[in-house]
Amino acid sequence: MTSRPNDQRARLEALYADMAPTSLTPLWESLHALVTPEPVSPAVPWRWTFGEVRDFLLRAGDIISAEQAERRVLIMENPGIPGQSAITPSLYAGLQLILPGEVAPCHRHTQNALRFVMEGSGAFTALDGEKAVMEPFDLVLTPSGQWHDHGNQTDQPMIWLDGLDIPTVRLFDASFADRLDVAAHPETAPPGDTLTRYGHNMRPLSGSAADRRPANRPLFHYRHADWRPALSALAASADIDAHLGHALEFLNPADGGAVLSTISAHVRQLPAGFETRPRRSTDGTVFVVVDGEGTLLLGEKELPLTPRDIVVVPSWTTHQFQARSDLVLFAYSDKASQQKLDLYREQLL
Ligand code: 1HN
Repeated sequence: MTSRPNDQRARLEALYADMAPTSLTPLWESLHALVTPEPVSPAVPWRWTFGEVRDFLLRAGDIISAEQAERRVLIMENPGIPGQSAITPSLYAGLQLILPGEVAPCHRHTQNALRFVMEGSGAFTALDGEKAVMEPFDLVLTPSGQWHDHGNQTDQPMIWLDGLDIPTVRLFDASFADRLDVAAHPETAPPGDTLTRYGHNMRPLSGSAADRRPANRPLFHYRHADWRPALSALAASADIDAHLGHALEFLNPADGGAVLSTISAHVRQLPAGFETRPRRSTDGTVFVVVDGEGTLLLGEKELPLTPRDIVVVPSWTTHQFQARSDLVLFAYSDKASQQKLDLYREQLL
């Protein structure tokens, strides 16, 4: 039976009202918003300057201890998706402060995490009881399920960026966490032991040395002292990629894949005066300016880039980088997750 449009609308509204208590909704009202021809991210491009976050963090440091807070962190929340502790729909970002003499107590959780050091030198992250002594722009991993605690035995504050897959784990309803009954995990190996054993494209062939770290994920410390010269050398010798600049991805040496099962990370170098060709990809990406100055172009929008700024580029947002001086960037995204799920795409323009 056909009905007049107004009559149909009224009958549909009555249907929706009557079935709402049974938790039913009509797909035809939402289909076009659910299955879009291309990604339409609710996240927006955004920039945080390190200095402004740092001031608020130090203020928090006067009010609450790392131990009391468990982790003293200011979350960088994407203004397009407020209230979800998310910088992109799948990823979390925060800046963590640990003051001289403080400890952040030992815990483990199913969320994967990376740390990227922003300020300070010599505080540590211990993973399953092995300390990684952290220097500016080091990358330190705390993979899913592994015990980790932090401590600062230096006389300076230490600040790092925490990148986690919290929204991804929430999507799957798969969060588990435990606290260890002591603040610091008992030492299981001397600081840097993992880099000695597994950090030179080699691994111990036998004995307890061979299986001290999980075989599928041995490395957890990627030092600025190592990645920066590698990137500089690449920049000095290789053709530049028009869309990325010179770029090196951090790898898990056990399988040649991304550093974490859900998160990929890389660094880039753009020579002074270089402008990347426009590009977009489905992995919303968090960038940290390690060095140099420039501009992030996003259509009409321009974000200035100065050292230690943090910027986020949502999924499928066409963008270009302009380097005013030699620009070095660190980046992480959910590309690792998306590739596993056959979702990842990029477009070079
Ligand atoms: C976490 O374990 C750390 O270990 C930092 O430093 C931030 C945010 C949510 C859940 C776990 C850390 C975190 C976190």
